[in-house]
Amino acid sequence: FLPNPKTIAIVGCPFSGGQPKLGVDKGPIRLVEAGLVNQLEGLGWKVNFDGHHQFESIAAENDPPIGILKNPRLVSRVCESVAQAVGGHAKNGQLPLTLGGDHSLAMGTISGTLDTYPDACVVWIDAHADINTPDTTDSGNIHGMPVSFLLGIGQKIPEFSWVKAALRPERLVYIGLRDIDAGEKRILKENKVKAFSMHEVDKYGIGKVVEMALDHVNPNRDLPIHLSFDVDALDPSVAPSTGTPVRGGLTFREGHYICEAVHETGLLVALDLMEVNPSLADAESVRQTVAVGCSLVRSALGETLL
Ligand code: 6HN
Ligand code: MN
Ligand code: MN
Ligand code: MN
Repeated sequence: FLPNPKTIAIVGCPFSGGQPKLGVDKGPIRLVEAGLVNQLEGLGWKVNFDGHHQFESIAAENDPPIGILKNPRLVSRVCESVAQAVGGHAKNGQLPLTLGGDHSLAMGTISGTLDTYPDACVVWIDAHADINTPDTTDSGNIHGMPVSFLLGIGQKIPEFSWVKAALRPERLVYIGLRDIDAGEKRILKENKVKAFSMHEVDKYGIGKVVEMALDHVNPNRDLPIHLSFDVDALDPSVAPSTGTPVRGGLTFREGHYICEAVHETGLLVALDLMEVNPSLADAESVRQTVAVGCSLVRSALGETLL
């Protein structure tokens, strides 16, 4: 899908409004400071990065909760601008690499991808399903909800009317789940969304799980792929600096294998690396988490072991 020279557009999103912990807005800055641009150029990509997005100007003057949703107008406007950025880069034939920031941003990134590639499928790697609706959320944190907005399920909120219900449930697959709210379990079942939890990773091994996941969303291996990777899918021993860690996660290699296998399809058109929070845990844990984030991105963009 991508013309030569193969070009990445980095969309740096210093944004934390989809959840309450400060610091996740520093994730993209740390990832770029760690040398990500040079690393990707080393893999043969042309990399366009014109600085991190500035969301301050979008700050909503008055943003009271809607129901229990926190910062709803801010999240909506930020995601709308991210959708335009990602969609614009994709339409120019570039591969948007979005660095978060919290995972509410995926409401924007995936909207931008689907606007450009309506047939695209989404591979969502996470400890969480992020599929709560405004009715089912217990936390009110919108980073736990972007998928329901993209699917167009649940109560409609006028402030989010720009989000099209462009994602079909059969074009979505999860890997790594292990902390799903009761309402989310019901939503996954009702909408027949395919999900491979850590139980299936243990049972079948990561190689088989990725094959089954791709067989579900991309049976003929001909549809564009949007990979949305929440770093908390990895075990906290591998990626400690993140806001909602859950034990029992993917190993270092399992996380990288997913990225390598998606790269091997030749179908990747957009990539998100989300929820790196350099304010959480000690300096060595932060360094480790940032390094693993860069390394996952490199694997998805063509770094091989041999
Ligand atoms: N993430 N299910 C919880 C909630 O608040 O709705 C956790 C969501 C975590 C979201 O890590 O991107
Ligand atoms: Mn997430
Ligand atoms: Mn998560
Ligand atoms: Mn989080």
